[in-house]
Amino acid sequence: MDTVTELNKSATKAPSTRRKKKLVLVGNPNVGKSVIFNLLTGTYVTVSNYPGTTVEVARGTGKIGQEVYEVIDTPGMYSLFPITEEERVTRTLLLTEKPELVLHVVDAKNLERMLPLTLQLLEAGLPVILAVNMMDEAEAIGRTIDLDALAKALKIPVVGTAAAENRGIEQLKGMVSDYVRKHVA
Ligand SMILES: Nc1nc2c(ncn2[C@@H]2O[C@H](COP(=O)(O)OP(=O)(O)O)[C@@H](O)[C@H]2O)c(=O)[nH]1
Ligand SMILES: [Mg+2]
Repeated sequence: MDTVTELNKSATKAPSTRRKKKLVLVGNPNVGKSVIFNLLTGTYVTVSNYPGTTVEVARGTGKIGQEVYEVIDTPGMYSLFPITEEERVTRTLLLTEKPELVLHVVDAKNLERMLPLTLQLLEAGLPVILAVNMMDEAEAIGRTIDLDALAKALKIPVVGTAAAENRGIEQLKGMVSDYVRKHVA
């Protein structure tokens, strides 16, 4: 194939080969990030060490609404000011990959311990939405969470999920699409 034909071919392919929008999952360890990652992505997932580290990052693709996203699962982090290598990787990834959306996943049972990280992410200017996961366990211990009040206080979209039961995931996807439609050109 000559160069002109090649160029024409790639020109007609341009829309599908442009950079996918990126959605990065962040949060403390054991809050359900990887379960949500698996629900959002298909079977084609790659796990690789972040360059220059032994920290593993999983990447997959998933269709949310009309858009195909690159979804990235990160190692657990407690703070945006890194102490561990995992935290350093997640911080670097957030600052260099410029995701269209950062999904902060928190455990509904330990909400107040996890919200400081939400504030740090927002202060860093990241496009954050919040998934309050493990709603089933919170309900089981009699905790109710006013998600609307939380969304108003934080001024970001908030969704309640029980990922292990596949609850709230459609609502989460709707929230992602709405957010990207409103905030991403
Ligand atoms: N009861 C309950 N368990 C969950 C939920 N989401 C995740 N889990 C479980 O919590 C554990 C940690 O989940 P994982 O996705 O590995 O957490 P990660 O460390 O944030 O990636 C696993 O045993 C999951 O099956 C949920 O909504 N409800
Ligand atoms: Mg995980």
